[in-house]
Amino acid sequence: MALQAAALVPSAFSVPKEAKPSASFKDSCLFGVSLSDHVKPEFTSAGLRCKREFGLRTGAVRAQTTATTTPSVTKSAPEGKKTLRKGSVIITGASSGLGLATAKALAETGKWDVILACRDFLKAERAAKSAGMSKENYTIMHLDLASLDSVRQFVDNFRRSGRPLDVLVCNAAVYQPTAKEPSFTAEGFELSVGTNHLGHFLLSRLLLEDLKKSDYPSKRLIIVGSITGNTNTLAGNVPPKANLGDLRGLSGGLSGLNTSPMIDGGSFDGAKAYKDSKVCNMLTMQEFHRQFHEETGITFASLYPGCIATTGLFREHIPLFRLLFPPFQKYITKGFVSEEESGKRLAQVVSDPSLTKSGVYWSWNKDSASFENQLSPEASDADKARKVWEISEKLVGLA
Ligand code: NDP
Ligand code: PMR
Repeated sequence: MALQAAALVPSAFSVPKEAKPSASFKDSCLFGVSLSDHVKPEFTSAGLRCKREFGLRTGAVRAQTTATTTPSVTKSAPEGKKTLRKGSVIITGASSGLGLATAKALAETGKWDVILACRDFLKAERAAKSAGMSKENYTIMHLDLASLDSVRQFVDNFRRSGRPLDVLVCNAAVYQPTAKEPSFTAEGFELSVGTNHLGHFLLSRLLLEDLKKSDYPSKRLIIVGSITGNTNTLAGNVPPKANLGDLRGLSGGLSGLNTSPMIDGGSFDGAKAYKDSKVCNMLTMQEFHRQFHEETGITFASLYPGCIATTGLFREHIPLFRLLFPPFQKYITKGFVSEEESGKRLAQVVSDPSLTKSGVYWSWNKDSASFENQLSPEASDADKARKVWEISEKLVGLA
């Protein structure tokens, strides 16, 4: 159905990356969704409210339209602060796609010790080699985010290695758009939310202690978000839309036994579960910012790196989708970004001295200049962020 819809989109239709739709597109319908009802320009009351709230939280007014031309990732520490050692960065899911491209971009600078936190050690080793990464710039450590035991084990192993932790990048994800039935993590959570959100939630909560100890000039915790979790965008209005509802499924443990495997308590939908997990990722980043930025000085950030339509994320999609999705994104939505370019973008969020602002959701415009983007009302709902945090704490055994 999605493919049929894709084929129906007129080729003249062009929307800049995560931008507002053009006036001519605004009033059209997609999958029966009236976009003008959902995709609001920035000056709507919802947009303003959201912006005002965030401005108050961060103590600054966001300039969504002001893009900073992005400096190169090879720049080192902020002026006046000389880095005497390499930075130490953990990237989850660095065996392919965005994670691998980011690891490569950082390793190439020679200024980072990159820890590839991966579930498949051999795949990661082969990927790092074929990306041309030099041995002295990376280490592979085993991490399966679909097992909380593995997450705890990873943290132990990392600490035993004696390395400092300067930046943590929560990048790994699974996407099951064609699954008819849910699958589950080792602890029995629906797999997409269990891996993408709960696994990373435990990992980042535990490693916060390590980040706090870092003496690096800029310490950062980055959680990869997405446009498709943001219903203030066109892409976020492609059904099924993200919606965490009243969190009844999450509270119930997402086990699918006597409770729903979906956060909102609905019936299983793999594509929605992924988008919901991305909303959780973006909410978690903001809750971290609210609770810990002032006290620790750590920069908490999320981002939408662009549509990297060629990655392994779509491995479970039907072959025809995988064939048509890249040209659709390249020539029709114009949201396409190569793996290499997306890796440079995420590497900037890791290392660029000008991207130290905390609580920000970064995006890039057509010229690959970064800008602070606006999250949807749900993805910036402070109350929901706190509730997701509290329920997640219980589910992963931290409360
Ligand atoms: P890939 O599938 O290429 O990369 C995902 C990575 O996550 C792989 O390395 C995979 O490991 C790893 N992973 C999956 N499950 C686990 C697990 N249980 N434990 C540890 N690692 C795991 O996809 P992308 O590079 O596209 O995705 C990276 C991030 O970018 C995700 O957070 C995604 O949501 C986000 N994103 C992607 C977009 C896109 O257009 N592709 C757009 C917006 C955001 P393995 O190699 O072993 O399978
Ligand atoms: Mg989407 C501005 C338009 C835009 C952008 C930037 C994306 C990104 N997509 C856009 C538009 C559309 N998409 C339209 C108009 C359609 C209907 C034809 C459409 C469809 C579509 C499908 C079926 N798009 C998809 C899918 C997926 O299965 C992908 C997905 O939702 O994964 C969760 C996806 C994506 N579109 C994107 C991006 C970035 C994705 C995938 C990855 C992600 O969000 O993590």
